[in-house]
Amino acid sequence: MNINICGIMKFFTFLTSFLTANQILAKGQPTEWQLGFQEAGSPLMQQLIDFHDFVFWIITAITVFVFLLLAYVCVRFSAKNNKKPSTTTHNATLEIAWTLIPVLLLVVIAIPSFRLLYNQNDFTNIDMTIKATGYTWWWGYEYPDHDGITFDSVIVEEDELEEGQPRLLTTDYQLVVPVNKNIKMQITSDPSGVIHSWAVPSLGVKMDAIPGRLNETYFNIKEPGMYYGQCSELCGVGHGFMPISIRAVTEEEFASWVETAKEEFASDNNNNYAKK
Ligand SMILES: [Cu+2]
Repeated sequence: MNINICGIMKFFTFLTSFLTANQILAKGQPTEWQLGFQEAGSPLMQQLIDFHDFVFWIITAITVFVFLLLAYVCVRFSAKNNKKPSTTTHNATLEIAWTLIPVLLLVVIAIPSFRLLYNQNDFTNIDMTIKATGYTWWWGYEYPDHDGITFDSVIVEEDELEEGQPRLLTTDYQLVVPVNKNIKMQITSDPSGVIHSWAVPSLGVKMDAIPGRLNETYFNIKEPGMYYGQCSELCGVGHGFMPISIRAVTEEEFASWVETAKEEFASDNNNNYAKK
């Protein structure tokens, strides 16, 4: 059963990617007039896109079928074309069919859905941990596995943007991570603050940042580059101005970044936005 569903999913994924190929443009950030998802930056996002495309075709088939059926009934059984209406009230075969077919469809959707849900919460192979804290209104990051490097990440104003930096998505300090590592994000919010949400669409990650609670999610970035996200919980006046900029680098580059970051963000010289 699993093999069949995989085959069907692959076929529909191919069809959808063929039809929407021109919509998959920039990596890690949205594009103007974009339809569909951002290009997947992590295997988990690719699975989410594949699952979406699979369900999309089931929805399309059902919608077209119901529309055609209604159109047929409207014409075939209108008062003009059907002068003597049938008095039939039950049809056992038909009733079993219209109960069983939707049940089977739900089972076909449920199997890959549960598999994906499991993968999203599979923390068995974590390589490193980063803690993100939502403040009003910026994000603070901590690297507990790397001598507790701690810094804040604040939006760059529009008139201070440099060439190639996207508006409303660029921060002064970026979250630097190595590629091909399973990175666990612990996400919380300032105890005296409000609820935020740490979301990066191209990585398939969105997790609420709640005061007093530590939520977890993870991602694995496949290629070096910039990946952008935003706070995705209406948190107040600065909601649209607390972006997430992630710079994914090779393992060696990350190691050298850790060395400089240790000095730059040493605890006595802490870059803490709140203390500025
Ligand atoms: Cu927020």
